Amino acid sequence: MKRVAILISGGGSNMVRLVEDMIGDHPARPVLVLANNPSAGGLAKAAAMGIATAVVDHRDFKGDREGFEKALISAIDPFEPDILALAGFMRILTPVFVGHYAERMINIHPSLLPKYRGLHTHARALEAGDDEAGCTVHEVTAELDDGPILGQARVPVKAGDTPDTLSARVLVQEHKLYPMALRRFASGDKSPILLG
Ligand code: NHR
Ligand code: GAR
Repeated sequence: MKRVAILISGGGSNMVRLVEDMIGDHPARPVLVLANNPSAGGLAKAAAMGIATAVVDHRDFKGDREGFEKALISAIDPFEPDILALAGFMRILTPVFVGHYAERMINIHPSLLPKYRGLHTHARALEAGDDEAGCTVHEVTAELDDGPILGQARVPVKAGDTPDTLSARVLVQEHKLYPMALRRFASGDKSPILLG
């Protein structure tokens, strides 16, 4: 049974979907939900589901990414995770952290990578006049949003879309794709999932 730590920054809707999927017949189980933000709404949701939670506030480490990441590692490693799943985690990770969890870390990113690495993906897709958008689950490497792709889901862009309406449509697909991709990754299968 693989042990999964989930890293969040916000509401944690993807985290909740991952946890719900790990109830029952599954090759993994959740052991920790960690946030870099003490007011992340997902923390209370994780605690209500009986999962251990932790906070490492990056604001306590102004300008010291290495110190922040050492504190993250100290909070995570006692739980002995086999897999780290980033789910709306909003801090860029340096090669120190990525190297510590090499080939054990995955992320969901709200664009059809390799398009739109980084932030504000929906606004950038609309700005470009794209007729489709989506999300990608990928392995985390030192290069931002650049690791091997484990799955993608596509949605149409509709007339009158705003970043908010588009992100809501993409989020529905994130909630389908991420549990499927984690399940497959935990079973050792890295073949990509394509939805939509
Ligand atoms: N780290 C590495 N090395 N590789 C990846 O693929 C990563 C990563 C860390 C986070 C998630 C991510 C995304 O899916 C992710 C993937 C935050 C930023 C960012 O610019 C960019 C991408 C992602 C997460 N963060 C700012 C920073 O200075 C802070 C922004 C904020 O707090 O709102 O860290 O796109
Ligand atoms: C999701 O849309 C996720 O793809 C995105 O943040 C949202 C988190 O929602 N991630 C990023 O933008 C990473 N840079 P959630 O907290 O409800 O899962």
